[in-house]
Amino acid sequence: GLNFELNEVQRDLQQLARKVAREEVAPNAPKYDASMEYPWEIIKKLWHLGVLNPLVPEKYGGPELGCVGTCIIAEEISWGCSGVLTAAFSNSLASSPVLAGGNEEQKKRFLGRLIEEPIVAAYCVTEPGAGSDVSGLKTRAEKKGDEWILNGQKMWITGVGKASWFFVLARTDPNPKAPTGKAFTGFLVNADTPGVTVGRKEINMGQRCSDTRGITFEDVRVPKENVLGTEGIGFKLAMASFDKTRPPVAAGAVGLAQRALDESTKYALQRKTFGTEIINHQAVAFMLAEMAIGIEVSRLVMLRAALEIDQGRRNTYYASIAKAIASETAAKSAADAVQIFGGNGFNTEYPVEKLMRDSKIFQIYEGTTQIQKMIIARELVGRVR
Ligand code: CO8
Ligand code: FAD
Repeated sequence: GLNFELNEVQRDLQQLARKVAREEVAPNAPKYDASMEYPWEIIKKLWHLGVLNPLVPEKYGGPELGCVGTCIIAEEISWGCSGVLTAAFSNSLASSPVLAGGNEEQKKRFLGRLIEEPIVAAYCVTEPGAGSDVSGLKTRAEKKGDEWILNGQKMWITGVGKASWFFVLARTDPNPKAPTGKAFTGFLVNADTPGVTVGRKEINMGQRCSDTRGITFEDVRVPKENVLGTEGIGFKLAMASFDKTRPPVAAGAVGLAQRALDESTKYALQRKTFGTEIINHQAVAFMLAEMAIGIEVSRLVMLRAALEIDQGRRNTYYASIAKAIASETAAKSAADAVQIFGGNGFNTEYPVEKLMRDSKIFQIYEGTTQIQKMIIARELVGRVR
């Protein structure tokens, strides 16, 4: 039946992640934001605590925390700094297609490595000319004997400058009429393969410690053993991965929104205008109430989306609803937090301007809000037909 309580293991996990977020992530967030330095120390700490690779099954040495466990960790870390969360999350993004379609040997080799040492992996799908429309990507792979030759360019790839291996989606059927579900193949590429060139670190509006770069593949030779699953199923693996990663991205947005609410409630209880604390002005109190409404609703649907997939049911519909509502809530809550702080909100001495800059990307990456609505609408149509 219905039960809105976390179990004991989940509560312990939440406490562990909350402790790191409050004691190590949040205090260092302004430093990382200003320097744009990659948060290696925190990434390593999360690895040592066994929570950097929450999706990796016990069979491959991982903690097997599932999508719900991943969401619990993501919300807490993001409360501390969503830039740190994004940096830490590239491993889960890269692991997801391996979990969805890798054979035993690939899972052992690539997921096992993430558990053996504190390394990073990256998910390379987006290109300069194709983000929302994944089927428009131009990176090509051609089979030559026992190898595949990869050529193309990817853009906006989280962690790719730090990663030891990547998931790369490429077109393998040159026929433009080939069905999308059969025209692409996923490859597991080691970062030190000749022909791989990583671009400069992009300077982004927010989440500035996370490493985002372009990458080019020039006649990169990939052994056939590194074809993920089988030839032609890459697009589906890339999509199936989003079912597992959009709920945690939604959790990150919830964490940021919760931070905005916590900071602005505290401030509204202290700051006085017209002889009273500003929380006593209904216009301010209602902004806080709206944040709370958005957060509670987003958290519930995010956990629903995660639970569905953990229980083996297709969750595409809930994952997109969670991603859409949580990211809109994060952006609105952070903007309202700045409003509640007044002039102070606009200043870097206070925490909320960073929240506002950091929040915007939640509406863009992992599929924009418009794309989530498109997926939700398609799911609705599919149910009716
Ligand atoms: N699971 C399995 N198969 C699927 C799924 C799924 N969820 N969705 C679609 N498919 C299958 C379809 O069934 C179809 O197969 P078939 O023809 O055999 O039925 C095939 O895939 C093609 O599907 P569509 O016809 O629906 O394909 P479209 O070309 O219409 O495109 C989308 C669909 C939904 C628009 C897709 O292109 C999309 O999701 N776009 C958004 C891209 C995106 O989200 N990119 C994110 C990149 S990663 C990122 O941003 C990481 C940021 C860091 C985050 C860190 C946060 C903490
Ligand atoms: P476009 O697809 O060009 O969209 C432009 C605008 O048009 C958007 O508002 C969009 O919603 C709208 N639009 C497009 N198509 C439609 C439609 N059919 N209906 C309605 N509106 C539409 N990608 C990876 O593969 N791996 C990563 O690790 C990764 N990390 C990222 C980190 C950062 C910081 C950033 C900025 C991006 C990252 N991305 C990553 C890429 C990200 O997923 C894409 O930027 C995103 O999916 C949008 O694609 P686009 O930028 O090409 O925008």
